[in-house]
Amino acid sequence: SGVDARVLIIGCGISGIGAAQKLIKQGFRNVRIIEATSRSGGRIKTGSLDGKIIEIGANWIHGPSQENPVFNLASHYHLLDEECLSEENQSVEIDGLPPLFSSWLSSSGKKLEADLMAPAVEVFMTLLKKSQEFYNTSRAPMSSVGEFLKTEALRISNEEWKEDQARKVRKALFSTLLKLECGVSGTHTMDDVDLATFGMYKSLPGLDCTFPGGYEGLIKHMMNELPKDIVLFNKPVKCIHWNSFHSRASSKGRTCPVAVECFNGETFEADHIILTIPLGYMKKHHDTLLNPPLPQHKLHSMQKLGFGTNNKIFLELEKPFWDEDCEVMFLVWEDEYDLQDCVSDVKTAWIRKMSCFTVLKPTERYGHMLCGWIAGQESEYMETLPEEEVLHTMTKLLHQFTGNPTIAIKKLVRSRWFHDPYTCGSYSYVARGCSGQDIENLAEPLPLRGSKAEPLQVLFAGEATHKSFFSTVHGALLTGWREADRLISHYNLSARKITANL
Ligand code: 6YU
Repeated sequence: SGVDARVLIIGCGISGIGAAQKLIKQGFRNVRIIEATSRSGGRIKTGSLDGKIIEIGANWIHGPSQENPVFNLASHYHLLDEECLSEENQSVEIDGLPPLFSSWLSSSGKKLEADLMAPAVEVFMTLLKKSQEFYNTSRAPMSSVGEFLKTEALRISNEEWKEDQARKVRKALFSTLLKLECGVSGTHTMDDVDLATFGMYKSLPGLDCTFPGGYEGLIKHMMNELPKDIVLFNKPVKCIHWNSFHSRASSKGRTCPVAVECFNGETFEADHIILTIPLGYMKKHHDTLLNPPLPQHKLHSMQKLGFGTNNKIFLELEKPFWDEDCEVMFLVWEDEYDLQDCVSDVKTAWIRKMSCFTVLKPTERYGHMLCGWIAGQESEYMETLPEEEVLHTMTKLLHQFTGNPTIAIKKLVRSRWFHDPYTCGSYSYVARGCSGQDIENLAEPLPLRGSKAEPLQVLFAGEATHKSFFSTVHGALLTGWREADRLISHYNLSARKITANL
């Protein structure tokens, strides 16, 4: 019966934990999680800098309001502050960038006037919104979001800002905003993001908020509700043998359709696998991860969907060079009026991909701490550099953009998601030429419908398998619950059939 079915969940990120939670609540007795590393949480990872909490991975609850399961869980565990819980915060609907106190620093060391920059920001936001409106229509005029944004920006700049002194620098700011968007989408360039599908991603109401005690607190609370020894840590999975009907002495004569082989040589048998491994890892290891391999259409969708890098570089400073109310500082390279979101020579100019610094608030908690955001191949290259070199380049950048050569960085910590062997990047996006069908293909269980083999041997969860909330924590959690529900209803269904036959 269902409660005795052996379920192995691969990956102890929020989707795996969510799946386990639901199955155990429904009475499943044989649930285990196999995790490659020594910790739970995956891309939810809280670290520290000089004793202060920093988020190496996920940062915000995107759209903290009643429809968001992460918001509901976090409020249930009392992990959020009052402002985040307020009705007012929950009802904010944001179009584009959140309303932050921003300033614009330029490569010539001058602050750019807010009034001068506002038209460029407005145009960018309007165009971004327009890019989302092509979803479910057949009107997308181009294949990528990048092409659309650049073509329209160029047209507007030629038509509306022609006589304007600020035209060049507004175009340069546009490049900065494109780079920022690369981070939001988790891509190298917006030219790789599909225009017709861009609007498939859904935003929930609520002004993004953080966990005052760290995102990992959520994981700790969820883990506390699971049986103590449910996770097998430090066991990277090498290969999932499905359709294999292993029959061994250890399985007491029962046959199991799936066997999970770990790199250390251990093998675990199961009736069902819920695979939550990041898309980045799957892309890199798909030829050895499944035996037999993925069916062609699933393989193609997996290869086509995008998975890119977004990293953070945290800087602690002796004293602030920004105004007290400043929440974000954009970096505008004045010579970048060609509307480009990637650099031509990564090795010498990777730093140009950094779009902005966010200021960590409140100051009483963080001191004077900034978080620099950098996406794409430039970010992947940055990960390979020694820390002193990154520190040196960041110091030079601050000197150049503030015109103040005395600024010193006390400490630096960076994330390195591309070189994390079990993530291989940051999160997924719908790449050019992809559609929602590719996400559905990725999420489709094995064996495929219609097969006479044992059903639901390998189920697929994880952020990249959610059609409207991919790339987020709430999306990931919902996919874990979805796959647990699939098993729950499978067994309910067969239970009903058995009763009917009697
Ligand atoms: C969010 C945010 N956020 C910043 C950065 C990153 C991400 N996200 P997991 O990877 O957690 O778990 C898998 C496990 O599998 C893991 O433990 C592995 O070790 C294990 N594993 C791998 N291989 C294995 C093997 N062989 N054997 C055994 N185990 C193995 N999300 O809601 N708010 O602020 C951010 C951000 C730097 C890296 C984020 C954010 C993404 C989430 O972190 C992520 O989706 C989930 O944690 C994934 O959980 P999981 O369980 O699926 O995998 C229009 C449009 C545009 C669309 N985008 C707009 C949204 C913007 C998204 N922005 C995110 C931004 C930030 C800053």
